[in-house]
Amino acid sequence: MSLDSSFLMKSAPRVELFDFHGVSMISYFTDNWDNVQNFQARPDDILIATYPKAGTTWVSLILDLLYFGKTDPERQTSIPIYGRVPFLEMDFPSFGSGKDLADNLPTSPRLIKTHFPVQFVPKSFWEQNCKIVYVGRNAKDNMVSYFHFDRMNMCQPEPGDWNSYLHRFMEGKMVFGPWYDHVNGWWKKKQTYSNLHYMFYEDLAEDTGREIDKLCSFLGLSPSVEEKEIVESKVQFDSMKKDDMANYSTVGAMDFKISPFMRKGKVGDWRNHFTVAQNEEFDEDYKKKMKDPLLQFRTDI
Ligand code: PPS
Repeated sequence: MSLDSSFLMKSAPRVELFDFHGVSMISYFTDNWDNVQNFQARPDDILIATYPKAGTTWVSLILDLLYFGKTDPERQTSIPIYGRVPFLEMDFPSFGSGKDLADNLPTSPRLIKTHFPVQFVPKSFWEQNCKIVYVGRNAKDNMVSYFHFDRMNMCQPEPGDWNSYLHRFMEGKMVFGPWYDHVNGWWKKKQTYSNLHYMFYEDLAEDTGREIDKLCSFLGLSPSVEEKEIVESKVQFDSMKKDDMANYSTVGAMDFKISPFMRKGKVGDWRNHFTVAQNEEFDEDYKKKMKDPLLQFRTDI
């Protein structure tokens, strides 16, 4: 695993958003575009796809434990989650690219993370009929989490104040574009691509065991009761918050004094951020953008 630790001690500068094929992006996720697009997926690769802050790390750890928790326990205590599940499009100075990390993964299957909207996914994943796990999170909590992440991650664009952030989110001027297009685009893909498991952060929070069962059924895994219990306990919010290999405390660009990566892990924290007027404006706009009655997000459980 060739993660250059020098990056971990310093931060890359905050950069500006720009339009990239119709999606707001930053250079750290587009600089390696050609190589990423030419990534050669293998049939047993598993792609974990999410809008940022929707539960990527949670599901990454669940999958990593299901596949390798028993056979390679040392992995859990020695390799940070971003080394075990590389972020495909990432290309940070002196950190190396996610594409190279993915190419060099020694595991089988390879677990790979992406925040790409569906139209940006390298074509070999479709050609190889790879299994894909998509995680969606309700827009309000997703935005709150993203706001705090942008405050503390010095590689992300400046978030500005909460009210301006909320309006930028509604306009889709976020890294990886509009939340609305992301969740809808992947949802539509599910109608024609059967190897896609679409799951929700709120369901995972409500009943982690049930959602792990569904994942296992999709992936064709049958862990013993004991193995499943171990996975469930290791992926509790409090366990992950304490787990230095899962909580991103090794990444110097993130200032946990501003906000920790494992921040609250709750459904409904948006109530502590939205004013009544902001909530009404947001709901009005949401109705116009989210027309598919089959795609429903829960803002409370
Ligand atoms: S990233 O940077 O896009 O990969 O972030 P991501 O992992 O998708 O999302 C981070 C949010 O997920 C919460 N999280 C959890 N919630 C509940 N239980 C567990 N085990 C868990 N692990 C991560 C994390 O706290 C972030 O949400 P917020 O609302 O900010 O707390």
